[in-house]
Amino acid sequence: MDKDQMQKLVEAILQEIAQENLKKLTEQNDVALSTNLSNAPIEISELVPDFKQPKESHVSSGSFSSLTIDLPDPTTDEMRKKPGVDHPLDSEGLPALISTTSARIGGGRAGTRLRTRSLLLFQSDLAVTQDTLYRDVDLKILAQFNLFSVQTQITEGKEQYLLRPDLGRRLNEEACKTIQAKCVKSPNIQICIGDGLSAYAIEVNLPKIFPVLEAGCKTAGLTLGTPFFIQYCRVGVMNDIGDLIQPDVLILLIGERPGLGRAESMSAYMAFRPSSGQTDADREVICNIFDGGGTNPLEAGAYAIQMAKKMIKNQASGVKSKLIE
Ligand code: B12
Repeated sequence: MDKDQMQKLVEAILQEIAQENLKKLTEQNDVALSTNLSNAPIEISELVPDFKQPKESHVSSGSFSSLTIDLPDPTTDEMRKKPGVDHPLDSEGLPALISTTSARIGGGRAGTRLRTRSLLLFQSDLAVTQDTLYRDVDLKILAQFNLFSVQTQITEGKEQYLLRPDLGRRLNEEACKTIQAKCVKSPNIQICIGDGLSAYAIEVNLPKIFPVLEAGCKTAGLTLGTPFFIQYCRVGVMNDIGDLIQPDVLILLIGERPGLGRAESMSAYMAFRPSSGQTDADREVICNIFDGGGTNPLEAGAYAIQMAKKMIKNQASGVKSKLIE
């Protein structure tokens, strides 16, 4: 390649880079190009870093409001179950198969990729999961059940809560004092509510399960302690609560780790005379508490009281209780 050819090649490459950069900058500045990029010669000197196009847009804000999105909402039951495979071998069998599972099957593909519908559904479901994980429980629900609120040793919000489960298992000093001051000691049943990994789970299930637990205690002749709420709560905090209140049975209602698009699942972790040093082997759990597919919260409440009566009868919970049976 001679010098001239080399010069031309370099110029062509520079021109291409310049056009690409201008395209990017123009997009960033929210303007539409008024010239045809592929033909218009561009001075490289125009592409200075503080390049600014006049803030004129071919799309006025008015025309955004008239935009129509032609994809149906992918999160409806109907759309979730709609096959995305073109020309399936068994056009009746495929929808039947899809309807048997919540697994993401039969979505089809566009080339080698997911269909836009599948991608949007995935993103939307993931948003549900993240929202419930990072959001705080609505204070209104705590007021509705007269719950005072204490905190574990987490001091730096949800990020720390997720990274330091050990701190979520210990009450902070202030919490210990508040509990000492406000709670009835040595009741048969102590109910506590913890945000855990899903705020929404508490918000939807507490109003249903709490009255059943209260009524159940009354009917069974069991004394009920002073209920309260624990922010940034892990299951292991049951030991600290046990040391302070010394209930026969502690019921901790806590938000479960959310699944993709499933935020409503709550658990009731229970222990007989919880105290420092106890582990999950000393505890029981009623899990997947939610309406419409899980353990119905009304039933779960009744079952928790039954389980509490059994713990008191056996004077044990967890593995020890199983060995007695
Ligand atoms: C995460 C998880 C685990 C993790 C816990 C580690 C951790 N630090 O998070 C691991 C993988 C270790 C685990 C192990 C087990 N798990 Co598990 N686990 C779960 C899961 C997916 C989420 C729990 C959750 O969100 N907890 C709430 C958060 C806030 O609690 P946490 O303080 O962060 O974590 C504590 C609890 O998760 C607890 N825990 C977890 N599993 C179990 C099981 C029992 C019986 C108890 C008492 C406590 C317990 O251990 C953690 C540390 O204290 C649930 C599914 C669900 N739908 O709930 C199953 C689930 C609770 N696990 C279950 C089981 C059976 C077990 C094992 C007994 C399995 C086994 N055969 O070894 C062991 C027991 C472990 C133990 N801790 O003693 C069952 C319980 C069924 C039941 N009603 O008895 C569930 C419901 C899954 C299922 N559908 O089968 N588990």
